[in-house]
Amino acid sequence: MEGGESQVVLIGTWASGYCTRVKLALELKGIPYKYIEEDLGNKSSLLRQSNPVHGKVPVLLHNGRAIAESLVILEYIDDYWSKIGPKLLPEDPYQRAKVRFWANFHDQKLLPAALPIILSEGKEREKAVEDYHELLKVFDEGTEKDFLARSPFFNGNNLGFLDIVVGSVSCNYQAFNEAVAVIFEPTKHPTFFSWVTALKEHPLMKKILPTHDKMVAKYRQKYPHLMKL
Ligand SMILES: N[C@@H](CCC(=O)N[C@@H](CS)C(=O)NCC(=O)O)C(=O)O
Repeated sequence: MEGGESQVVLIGTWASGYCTRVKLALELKGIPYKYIEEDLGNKSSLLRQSNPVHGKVPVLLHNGRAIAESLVILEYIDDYWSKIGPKLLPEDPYQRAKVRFWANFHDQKLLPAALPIILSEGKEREKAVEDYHELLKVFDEGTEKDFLARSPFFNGNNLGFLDIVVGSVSCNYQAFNEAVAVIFEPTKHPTFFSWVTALKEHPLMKKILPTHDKMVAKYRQKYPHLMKL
């Protein structure tokens, strides 16, 4: 029953932007939940049973039933607790489709484009950075066309679906710049970065996002070759 007694458990890892999304959505709606930190190097049987297809976090357990994949989880939270807290997706079906389109573009195109930057060096990395900038430009221009201005967020004054999906990752851009490579240059994408700056100032982002120093240390631990560069 909506808003009734619910047991909500999130299985996640603290440095994962995918998991941060779910925390942000639950907190924004004011849904109490229990958090279980997963060790991905030694996956728990709870994770393996809850997400047998991918074996990945985040997983949301709602009254014992598992939901996997961060975008699916966000939609579930918005649907199940539709009368509680702000809506994550807009009401208008066309606008909802647009939000889903750009969230998918972000996860399927933009995010994977960061991997070749991490894994390459020299000329190859320069090319990977160039490709990333092109995709960021497509995202920035496309979303601006579809949603007009961000004022200051995609969802107006409240955080919405796209703010959460993209912000959970982009707000760490300075840590990425410091630990991996300077790919995020506010002067090249002023609209995008004035939005990111507004997001970083949002009290919920300040509360939930991992700190800059923790993220830098995590990148360096995860990709030890970066220390030599
Ligand atoms: N498409 C998934 C991606 C989740 C994902 O990649 N999670 C990573 C942590 S950031 C994971 O669990 N990796 C463990 C593995 O690949 O075995 C989502 O949106 O939830």
